[in-house]
Amino acid sequence: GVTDGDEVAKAQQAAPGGAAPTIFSRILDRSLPADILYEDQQCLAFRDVAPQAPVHFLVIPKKPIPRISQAEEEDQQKFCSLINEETAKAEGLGDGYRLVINDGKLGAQSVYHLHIHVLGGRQLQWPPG
Ligand code: IU
Repeated sequence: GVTDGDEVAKAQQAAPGGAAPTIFSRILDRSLPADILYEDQQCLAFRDVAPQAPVHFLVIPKKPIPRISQAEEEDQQKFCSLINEETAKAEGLGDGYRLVINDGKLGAQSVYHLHIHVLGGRQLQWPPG
């Protein structure tokens, strides 16, 4: 599996430029298969290929916003819709879960298409690495 170290290494090489399409564009246009849990006009939720908890999925806006710190206020409001909670419940996370957004190099972001990680299904620890 992908370790934390690998993910940080990837993050350090990822280009935060913004204009380039990412692997998530291919998941959105269905040219790359993914285990999709939820979709609406604005968002897509699918399982992470390298899960860090028994339940680990990503929620992305269809609009290719590169990173949260560059999202316009209007986009940020649209993004955090109720879908996280609906899908989290459907995934059996009624006793709690964690939402994570990695931003930029120091935040260990490796894919520059804004996404929320939803992690749960075990006792999570704090602080993260
Ligand atoms: P990050 O926050 O940018 O580091 O998260 C990117 C995530 O995307 C990471 O957890 C990967 O395992 C995940 N991922 C994926 O689910 N499918 C892919 O094809 C690729 C990455 I590349």
